[in-house]
Amino acid sequence: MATKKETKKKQQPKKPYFEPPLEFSGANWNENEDPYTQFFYEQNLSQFWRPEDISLQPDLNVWQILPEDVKLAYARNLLVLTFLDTYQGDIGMPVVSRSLDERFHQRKAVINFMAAMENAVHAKSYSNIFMTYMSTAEIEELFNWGEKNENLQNIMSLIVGTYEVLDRYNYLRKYDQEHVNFTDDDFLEAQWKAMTASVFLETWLFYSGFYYPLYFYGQGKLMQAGEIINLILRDESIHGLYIGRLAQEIFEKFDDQKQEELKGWMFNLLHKLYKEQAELVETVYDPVELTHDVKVFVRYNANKALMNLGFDAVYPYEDVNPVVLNGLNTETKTMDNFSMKGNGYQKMKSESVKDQDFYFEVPKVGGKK
Ligand code: MN3
Ligand code: MN3
Repeated sequence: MATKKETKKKQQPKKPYFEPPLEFSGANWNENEDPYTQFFYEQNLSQFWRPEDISLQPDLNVWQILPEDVKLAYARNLLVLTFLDTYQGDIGMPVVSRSLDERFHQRKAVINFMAAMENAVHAKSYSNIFMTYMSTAEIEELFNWGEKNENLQNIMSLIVGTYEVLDRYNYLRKYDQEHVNFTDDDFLEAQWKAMTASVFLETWLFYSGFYYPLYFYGQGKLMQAGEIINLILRDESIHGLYIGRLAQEIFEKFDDQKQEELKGWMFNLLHKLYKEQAELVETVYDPVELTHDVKVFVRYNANKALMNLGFDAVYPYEDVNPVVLNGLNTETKTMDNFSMKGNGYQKMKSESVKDQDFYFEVPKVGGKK
């Protein structure tokens, strides 16, 4: 027996290949990481749904009699949303999650859950709409249009660019810090910029794209697609709130001078995105004569995004089309009704978020004015 043990010892390598790090920690859900993350956890999970929950067949009667230019505008608008959701799921949310300190296991879990919704549920739902309404050749042509549309590509590049910068920092900070010179503030700056772009995407760009589906929904047309949009906008509303909350926490850490500089950067991004978006809106909506109305809604949502980030609105108040505005009211949604659902539907125990759900016992943080 003794000899056997000795042989075993000799076979082991003298040194391990790497020193096992001792700083691993588990997610302890027994303790709150902060006063709001577990609320967002509950809300996100209670809202969970699948693209196949909603049958799109009943929409076909309406779709088939719509004029071609209306169909094209509708499809192109959903394609823009597809591109945004694809990258928000593929890189946006994962990179923001990775950038959080190791100890924030709950925050990471919430963001990872959101990440899973973006592409696997939201983008997939848009594809389901395309597959129901359109032929394979039409869908292919639609995606080609998006890949070649300069404004859409520029929007993607403005947003995803900030994610890529943070992605690089995430890697360098963890694996290569001694070879590259950057400070904690540089890292925080990249993190805040990515979160700001993320909130612009969630609360501004997504919402602006909900205009047309809500415009139909409010008139009792394409109701099943409208139901999908209702589920997606309910998700995006809490995504924007949550990432906005985290962004405000970071912004607070910078001194006044830095805050001014970052605000300058943010408004520059806002104006660049607005220019691209305005041109894209013209391309999509000029043929159906809704450009003016959609641009009002674009500015309305830009203001909302700024508010989620802790800043004041910049665009003056304008009347938004009441049909669309009513569609935004999450409390009037039919989520708890059986009427619009397909066969596989099971009643969800989910309530929409209300403003008062977001009054946490935390002092409101910087970035005002
Ligand atoms: Mn989404
Ligand atoms: Mn989202």
